[in-house]
Formats: sequence, C-alpha cells, structure tokens
Amino acid sequence: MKKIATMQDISCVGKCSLTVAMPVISAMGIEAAVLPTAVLSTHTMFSGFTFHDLTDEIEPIMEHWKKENFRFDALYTGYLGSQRQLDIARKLFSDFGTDAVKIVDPCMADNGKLYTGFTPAFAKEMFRLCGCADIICPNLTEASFLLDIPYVTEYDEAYIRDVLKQLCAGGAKTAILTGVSFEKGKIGAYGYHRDTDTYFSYFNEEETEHFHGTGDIWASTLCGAIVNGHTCEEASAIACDFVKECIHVTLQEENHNTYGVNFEQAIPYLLERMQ
Ligand code: PXL
Repeated sequence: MKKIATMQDISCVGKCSLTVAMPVISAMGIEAAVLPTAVLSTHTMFSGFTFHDLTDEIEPIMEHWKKENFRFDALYTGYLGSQRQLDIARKLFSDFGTDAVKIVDPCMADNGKLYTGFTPAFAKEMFRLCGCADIICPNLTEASFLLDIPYVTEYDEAYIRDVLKQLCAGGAKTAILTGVSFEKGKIGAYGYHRDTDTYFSYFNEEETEHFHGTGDIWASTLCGAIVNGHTCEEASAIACDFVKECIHVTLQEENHNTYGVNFEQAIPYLLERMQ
C-alpha cells in the first residue's frame, strides 16, 4: 500500500490542513501518516483561536520512524508556523526523501495578504524549503511573497511563465501556480517543469464563491494522484476538478458552511474522476 507522510497543523474546526489531508489521502486509497505541528481550536481566520505548539514532538516522532525503517512514497508539507518547523521539514526531506516525492504547499497567504502570524522574513525561509522540493504549489499571493515581488491581479501568460521560472530557480523541479485566471469566469492551475523547460495548464469554469481550505484540498488531491501514478499534468487537472466539485456541492446546500467546503460529499466524484 502506498504511504504519504504529511506535516501540517490540526485545526480542530475549519476543514483545512490535516482535517482535509487525512480524509482525502485515505479516500484515494493511500495511507496517511501525520506529523502534527500544532493544535488550534479553529483555523486562523476565526478570531480568538487557541494554539498549542507541537514542534518539540516532531523530531522524536521522526527518530522513532527512522528506527522502524518507515518509507514513504511522498512527503507533503502544508501550513508550517515557525523557522524551526521549516528546519524540521528540511530534515524530513533529507531523512526520508530518497525515494519519496517531496511536495511543498507553502500555505501562508491569499488575496494579496499574509495570514495572521506570518512575516515576509518567514516567506523567505519558506522559499528555501521550496528549493528542496520536487513540486511546489503556491497560489499567486504566496508566489509574490516567496519571490518578494509585488502581488498583481492583472497579468498575462508571459507573466505567469516568468513567475514559474523564478519559482523553480529556487531549486524546485516543478512549480504549479493555483488560482490562475486570464479571463473572467475561468480559473485553474499553471505549471512548469524545470528539467524539460515545459509548461502545462488546466482551467475550469469558476464557481461563484471562494472558500477557505480549498488550497489544502487541492494539494492533498495532487499528492494522492501523483502517488497513484498520475503525471503532474493529470494530477493538477484532477485536483482542479475536485475542488470545483467541492465548491459546487457546498453551494447547493442551503445555509452551507462558510468556513470550508463540503468536500466529504464530493469524495464519490473524486474516486470516479480518478478512474
Ligand atoms: O488552509 C491553510 C491553513 C492551515 N492551517 C491553519 C490556517 C490556514 C489558513 O488560514 O490558519 C491554522
């Protein structure tokens, strides 16, 4: 059975990070091993959230895993909250990364702004972690902070291609930008492979609302699809389609959740889409 180890927080309510990564990866028929970085009462878009740091636990867990000779098909990092956690993620990659695909989703920003608690200095360090990855999947806001370039909402294909090249210049083999839109009503992902100097993209009709946590669903789906043998191009398209379906089923529910999508109800679609 394939296995993914994922390092990110547990937001007890919020449908993001581990509470989406575990069920999505499991639903795809892959074992999800976890390195929980912190426990929060909710994700940080709520006010008054509690926070308990688990950084001290992670290295002992990894040491035990080494003794047990555990091997993983992919290592996937999501929301990380400190310099020390970035250092530990790099250690995870060096200790367990020999035959594993290393995927970094540099969760830290959206809509032109860093999430609560992050700084431009942290973004610089996150870019170093990105340099150790096979695949990185920032949104456009995260890319602007990683590269320390202005965040723009109007851009063309040449701009996206240039940003992707700059992202891969940091060391990542493949960069995929999410939330790319060249025309109103269409949204998708645009990727670049450094080794072959080739690009790929996939677009869908845009749903009428955006939700928190969809980036984590997108990245978890990408990891699962890659571990299940899909190419980056296919995995990126599957992830885009699944996120669209998650939003679609959410909007069909009257008085639906506003803090996250009904991804659970879209899992049958994901399994069919993967066939
Ligand atoms: O979805 C990314 C994410 C993960 N974990 C926590 C968050 C966020 C985004 O805000 O706050 C704790």
